[in-house]
Amino acid sequence: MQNIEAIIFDLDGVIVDTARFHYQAWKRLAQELGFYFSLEQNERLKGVSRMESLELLFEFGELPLPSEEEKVRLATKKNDWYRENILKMTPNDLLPGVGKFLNELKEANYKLAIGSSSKNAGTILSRIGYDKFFDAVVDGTKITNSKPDPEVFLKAAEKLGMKPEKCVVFEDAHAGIEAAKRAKMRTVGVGSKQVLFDADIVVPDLKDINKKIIDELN
Ligand code: B16
Ligand code: MG
Repeated sequence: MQNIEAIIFDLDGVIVDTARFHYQAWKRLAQELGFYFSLEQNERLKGVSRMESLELLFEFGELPLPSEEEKVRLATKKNDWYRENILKMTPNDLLPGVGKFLNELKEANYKLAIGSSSKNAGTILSRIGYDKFFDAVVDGTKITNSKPDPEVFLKAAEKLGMKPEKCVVFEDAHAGIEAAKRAKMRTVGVGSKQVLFDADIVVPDLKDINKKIIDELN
């Protein structure tokens, strides 16, 4: 096995706690549409694009899909609610342990990238003061297929000039672990073992993490 030289981070739910803002906004939309949207159902939306998420929401609500125009209207409404929250974010909103871990990896000369399905990634990175930190950022504005398709991670590796076999992906979504595996990368699941069972290693969060975790994967 090749030694890891690059680390690709998912954004929502790994670097920042925006996964809960996505859930709040989808839940509010579901409520308006007349049904309850559970946290468990929300797991299926993680890492998935906005439009695909909307379609899944309709499936959960057992509602027929509306016209394309209506889909865009509803997705925009959800995004406006979501953006109200992310626009209030500050550098204090980095999840515990993340800043220290990122600095440690940078000092150890690992290449660092973001691989996110979100079209709001640029806004979030600016809000938390990390818009110039990463060697590569591939987000929802640069891909055609969202996770579980491997495109986002393969593009990130390409931008870093790194072979996929030398990359590890940190992810909180089942779809993200699947995408990384399809890209032939190693995986660290951040969250629950039940959801992220097929990751190489699962940690509950990045609170007490350090670069030894990379050695464990080598
Ligand atoms: P947006 P990640 C993903 O980001 C989220 O997990 C997912 O819930 C969201 O639907 C998707 O981005 C699209 O986000 O509506 O902001 O374009 O986890 O891949 O960083
Ligand atoms: Mg995520």
